[in-house]
Amino acid sequence: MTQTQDNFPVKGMDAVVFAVGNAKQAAHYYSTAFGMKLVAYSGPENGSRETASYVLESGNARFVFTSVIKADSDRARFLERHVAAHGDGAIDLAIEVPDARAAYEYALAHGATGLEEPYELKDEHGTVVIASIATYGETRHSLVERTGYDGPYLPGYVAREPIVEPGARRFQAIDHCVGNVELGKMNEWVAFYNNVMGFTNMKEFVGDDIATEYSALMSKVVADGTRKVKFPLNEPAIAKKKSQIDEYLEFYGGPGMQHIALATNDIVATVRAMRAAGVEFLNTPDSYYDTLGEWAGETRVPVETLRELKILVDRDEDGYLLQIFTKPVQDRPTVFFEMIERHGSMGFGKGNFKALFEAIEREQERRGNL
Ligand code: TYF
Ligand code: FE
Repeated sequence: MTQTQDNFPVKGMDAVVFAVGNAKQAAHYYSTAFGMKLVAYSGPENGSRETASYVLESGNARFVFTSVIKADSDRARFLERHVAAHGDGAIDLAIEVPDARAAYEYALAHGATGLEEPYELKDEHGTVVIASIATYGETRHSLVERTGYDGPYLPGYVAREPIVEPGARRFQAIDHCVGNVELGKMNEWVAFYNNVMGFTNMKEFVGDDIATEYSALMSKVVADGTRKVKFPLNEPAIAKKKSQIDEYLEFYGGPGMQHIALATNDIVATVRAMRAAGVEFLNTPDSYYDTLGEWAGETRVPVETLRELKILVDRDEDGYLLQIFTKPVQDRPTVFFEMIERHGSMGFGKGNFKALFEAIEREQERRGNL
């Protein structure tokens, strides 16, 4: 038996970088509402005259929020234009790799568009090598090699004290990052990840049958060999109702990152804390919980607690998962979050698609977009 060699080894997600209108306030929201810890900063006080960036962490999950102070460079003008066109959104799903030069070379040889040739950033904490390739819309994947670097984020950033005293950690990792692409493009983007990164398709997908029945979207999931980096890809489907993916594409102004799922060990405590801090979650009708026990069986959380917090359950042959979705976290009906607690299941909540998509459609209707 021969072992297939991993041509594009990855260590995991490095960070999700957001371009936002007001990074200072975003850092505050993700500290107080998501319980993340501000760890690093770059701005005019330490040599970054045009942009301010705040780095927040929760376990292995890292988010970076960048906004423009004064745009005199191409980089700052890109960020300014990105926010104007898309609202707050993800510009970079950065992936940590053991060798950024090798990853970049492999990606370009297999059809990727290069955005940044490999370059080195250095300071007293060490060296980080970064290269970037394009993905859907104006989103990119930076390939980040940080072997030996021991600073707070990247050379040029300084350590920063948390905004609020961190309480109990609410999540510890990025479980998956979902992209919305245009009608008819999902399979092209699946092929992109297959070819460029050697990612393989996971078994869970939403095909024609489910799409026309109630979901109004098609979805496939690609992942690296270790299943640490998982990227579901959605495209709109022609169904009875206007697709939630069309709504996203219209208000985002094209393809982009739709949601990040955050892995928690205690979804009950996490959802309670986030609700108390004012985060809005999608509602689930009581009827969902009336029949839950019949098909989902026992979970570590009593049904009454799931009902109280509107947490969803799905079960497959490998185990079960608990999940819940926030409403969009900005005024545009675009980016949102999912909290997920896995117990064996490697799925994405297929059993909940009907209840979930109906909840999303109720929100679309309230916005006048259905
Ligand atoms: O990541 C997933 O596939 C699940 C289900 O607009 C999902 O979280 C898919 C599409 C969508 C919302 C949730
Ligand atoms: Fe998800």
